[in-house]
This record gives sequence, C-alpha cells and structure tokens, in this order.
Amino acid sequence: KILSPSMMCADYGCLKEEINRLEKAGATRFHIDIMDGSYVPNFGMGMQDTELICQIAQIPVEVHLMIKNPINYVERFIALGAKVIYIHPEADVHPVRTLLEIKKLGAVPGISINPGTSLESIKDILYYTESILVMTVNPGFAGQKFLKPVKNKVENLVALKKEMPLEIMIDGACSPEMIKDLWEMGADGFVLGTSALFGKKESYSDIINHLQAV
Ligand code: S6P
Ligand code: MG
Repeated sequence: KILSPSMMCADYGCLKEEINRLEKAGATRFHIDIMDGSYVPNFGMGMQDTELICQIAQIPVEVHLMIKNPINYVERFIALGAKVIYIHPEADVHPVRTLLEIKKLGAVPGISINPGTSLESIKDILYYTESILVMTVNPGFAGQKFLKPVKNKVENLVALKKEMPLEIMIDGACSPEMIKDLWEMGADGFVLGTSALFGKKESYSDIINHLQAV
C-alpha cells in the first residue's frame, strides 16, 4: 500500500532528518499540504518547503493544492519537483484544462474530493484523473475526526476501478483501524498524519511496518 506522511505534521525543527528517517522507515511518498487561507481557512506549507523536500527526497512528492485557481500554480510546483498534483475541482473554473496541463507537464493529474463532493459531480472529470484523494475530513487542518459516511463513497469508487485505471488515496484522520478497514475495501494508499504516525512513542519504522502489515 502507498503510505504518504503528511509533512505539515512533521517536526519542522529538523525537517531534513525527518525526511531521512521517514524514507528509511519505508514511507512511499511525501504529502505536502498547500493552503491559501481562502479556499480553506488555514495556511499550510509553501513553495520553499516543497522545494526543500523535493531536493532531499528520494521518493516521489505529492502536492495537495487546497487553493483557488490551482491552474495558476501547477507549473511552478511541478518545476520544483512535485510528481503528483491534486487539485480540488470546485476550486477551479476549468478543472479538466488544469488536469490536462498537469499531465502535459509530466506529473500525475489528481483530484481531491471533499466530504461534501458527490461522485456524480465529478464523473466527467474522472477520465482525466489518474489519482483521487478522498478527503475523510474537511480540508484545512490536521488532527480532525474521521467522517465515517465517506466510506460509502470509497466503496463506490472502488467499484469504478473495474472500468478505469484509478488510484484511490485516503486523506484525513487515517488511524491504523481505518487504514485496515479501507485497505480491505480496496483503497490504494493513505496520508499519514497525527492519527497514525506523528507524535507517537513508537519509531517511524515500527509504525510503518505495522501499517503495511494490517
Ligand atoms: C487536511 C490535509 C491533510 C492533513 C492530514 C493529517 O487538510 O489535507 O493532508 O495533513 O489529514 O493527518 P491527521 O491524521 O492529523 O488527520
Ligand atoms: Mg492533504
């Protein structure tokens, strides 16, 4: 399974060491949360953080753009080294244009869907999407509660995988229990924040080994 530490939750006092430790522990990708204080009521990481992490990381970096008009920024994030870009389709006037642009620039085009976004509303966009980041919390903050009704949406998306190639990632309050549950359901990967990985007594290696085994 894909396990992507959410770097917003890492120890900023020693970010380089955190990156090395997480890679040694078996992290699959790094997840970077970008927020604009407008599409979501918070600020996350920025260009400089993305640049630093992309320079040091040996594993791919995914950038989750919780911003309005992502079309204006995808080129810069890809130039910094991002390999997967997630946009929120409702934050973009022409999401399909943006997804095609991401693909053209050599990154994996992804969409992130909020707990309130229906599959019906994104069905025409899915054709241009290679990875889908399903939000199981409202975007903007780490440390929130898992919204259980979103599980139905994951189940429906898993069914769609029979018709089209689609990677399903889960973002928000991914605890070991939820990871086990949704992995068995057919999700491909998980963003690891405060619920599973950061601020725990066990080492990153022990945690990631355990999460790979559940
Ligand atoms: C939320 C953001 C997420 C969080 C992640 C943190 O807006 O997109 O990527 O960083 O959910 O994990 P946790 O376990 O604290 O919810
Ligand atoms: Mg995120």
